[in-house]
Amino acid sequence: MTSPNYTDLSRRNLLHVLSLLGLTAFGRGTLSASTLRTDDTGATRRFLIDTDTASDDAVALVMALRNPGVSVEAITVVAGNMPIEKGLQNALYTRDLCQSHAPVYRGSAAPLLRPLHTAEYVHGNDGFGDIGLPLTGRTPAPGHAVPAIIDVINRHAGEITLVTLGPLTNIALALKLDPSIAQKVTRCVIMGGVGFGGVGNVTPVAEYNIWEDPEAAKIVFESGLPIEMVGWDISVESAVFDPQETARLRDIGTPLAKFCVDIQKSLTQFALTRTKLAGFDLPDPIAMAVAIDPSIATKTERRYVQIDTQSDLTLGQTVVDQLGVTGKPANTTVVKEASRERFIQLLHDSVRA
Ligand SMILES: [Ca+2]
Repeated sequence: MTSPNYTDLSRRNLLHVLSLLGLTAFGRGTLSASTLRTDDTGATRRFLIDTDTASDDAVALVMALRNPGVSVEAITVVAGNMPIEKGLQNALYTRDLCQSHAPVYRGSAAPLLRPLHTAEYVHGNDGFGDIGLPLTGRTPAPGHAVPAIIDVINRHAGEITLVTLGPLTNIALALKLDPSIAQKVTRCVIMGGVGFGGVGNVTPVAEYNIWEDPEAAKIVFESGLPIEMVGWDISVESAVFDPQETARLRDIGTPLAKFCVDIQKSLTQFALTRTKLAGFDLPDPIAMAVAIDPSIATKTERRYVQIDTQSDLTLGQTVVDQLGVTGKPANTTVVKEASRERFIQLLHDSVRA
């Protein structure tokens, strides 16, 4: 596979990308109280979730939206596993299913510099396993996701847990427009990359979310955000649902329990035939579990992590400096082990009500 040298393009194209977004129409503080409603449930923590809503993202959204201790301030959608419109509709469907009023914003329709590679072959044509759900016709909140991200973080400076479940395009653009947000986020939990000793799922060394927009990932990892990285290795290790575990979840019997299982229909086939797992795995939900309950990450290490944006061979790799050979200060808390039992318990609790 060959690709053009995107490095030379990056700086001059970024301004062009920003102008294409029409961002001058959306200033900070333009979101009205009515578009930023939250459920007044006494939730103690504020989440901002960025998602390319496919079938595992939906389960992660359910976990956050149904958690009584979490207030989801906004859901921002980015193109990735799904084209932007499908991801947007899937997020809106899931939000409504959870009877939440969290605003859902349409975000970037493509990576910063590269073409979009969607993953209908993994999650089904509609992203939810093609089981016949009515996934069209819902209306997102007005305005673009990128200024919404900036607005929410500034509005709740020092209070936001940012959870990213897709390529990092929206977050990178927000950081370029307002770099100060990096210091105002309490935690930034990223599902992406590969931590210690794992394998990639789109190349031998790269995980999809980082590989899909490596320039954006590089911006995010170099931004100063307090990053906690939950790599695909953690999903393979602790979030695989074999037929028995799948039945335990579905047998809870609620509409949400059935939804969380049934939409994995395409992913299950992909997992069995391509990734050679015992069943479907849920990378976004285990990242969300760590966001909701940090102690689910049972072993973590602070490391300097770089993103490869230049090599055809290792493009999008999260290069973890395990021995400190670069001499650079750690920028990432890399999750090394997670509790499968407590993740599954948290998931069960979220669909039980
Ligand atoms: Ca995702």
